[in-house]
Amino acid sequence: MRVERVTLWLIELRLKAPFETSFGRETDRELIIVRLDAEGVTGWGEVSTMAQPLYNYETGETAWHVLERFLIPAVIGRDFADPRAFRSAYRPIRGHHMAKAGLENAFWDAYAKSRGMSLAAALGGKKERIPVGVSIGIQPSIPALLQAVENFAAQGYRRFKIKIKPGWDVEPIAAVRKRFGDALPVMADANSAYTLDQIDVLRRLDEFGLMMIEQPLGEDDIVDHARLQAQLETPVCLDESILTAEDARKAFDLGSCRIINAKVGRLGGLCEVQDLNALCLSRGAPLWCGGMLESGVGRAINIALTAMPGFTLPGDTSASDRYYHEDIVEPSARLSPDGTLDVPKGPGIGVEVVLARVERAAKRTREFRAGARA
Ligand code: OSB
Ligand code: MG
Repeated sequence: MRVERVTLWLIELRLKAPFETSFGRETDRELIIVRLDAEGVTGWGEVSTMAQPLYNYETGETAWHVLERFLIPAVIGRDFADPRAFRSAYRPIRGHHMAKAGLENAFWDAYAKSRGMSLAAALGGKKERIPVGVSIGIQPSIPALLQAVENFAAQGYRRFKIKIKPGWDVEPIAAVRKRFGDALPVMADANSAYTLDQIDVLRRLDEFGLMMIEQPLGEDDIVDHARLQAQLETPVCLDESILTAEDARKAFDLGSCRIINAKVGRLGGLCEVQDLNALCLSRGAPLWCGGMLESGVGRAINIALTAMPGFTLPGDTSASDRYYHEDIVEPSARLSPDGTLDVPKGPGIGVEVVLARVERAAKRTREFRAGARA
């Protein structure tokens, strides 16, 4: 498939409610939407960077720069047989996984559409619906947290991830357990807010029978996490520390974690997610799809990738109405009362991007066309 045109939009979507983690508070979600046109088909991708480099080092501005200066020039006007050939065109470029993922995933969507397949099927996914959970940001008070859990439970969500940080950890988790009992599937996510010096607090969480604790230590660490996991009953799940399928293999070999949170942006694209899926299947390790407060484009991609067989636990891919008043795609992802989302069967991502809404949300746009050679 020959890449004829790539279009970028830097957009900003107002969140229904601010989302707070140990690293900061997000009110508006800044993202880059990628459109790739190739031989009569249009593919869509999303760059899941945040406006500030607090989750990882990338931002919307760094991703825009790397896309326009290095990644798009490496693929524009060129012909690629499949997504692995596509990504090899910019393989020498280090890092910037979220920028790469936005572009590679747009190619994947176009590739699946050109073959008349759903993106899920093109990835090797077979599920028709996926169970999902919800990630609950740091709340102003314990009663507010209990109310949030209750509301999401009433909607059908299957798993509750409570964001924690020093000073907001044992108490909120204990309160959730006390109010909703031991059977509720609960986990915690620290977003790298602790060090091994605070192992006593992390060990106190063991008594609550959490499904897992996500990324308690450094965002670049797998050594201290191995020390921690050896002294913790609760399974450690790694998010920030895992940038490739190879990173996951090393983390499993070291005993740094028992579970992986897969984010397609952090991993640099769907090819790498396929490799991670295969690794976790071969190791019998649980895997689930994380989220970056995606728009409907990124959400559709997350739903498709979760259809792969290695994705064995509910992910953070909540329904669109958990984040936004109006999404940029139709139909937007809706939660069934049993806590599942349907995997679209139509070609590619299986949703239509509403261009007028993308344009309305755009702060900047740029189009790249293949040269006169065409
Ligand atoms: O650590 O998983 C995380 C959101 C932004 C940045 C990092 C994380 C998150 C979430 C929300 O937990 C996941 C979602 O609902 O999309
Ligand atoms: Mg996380």
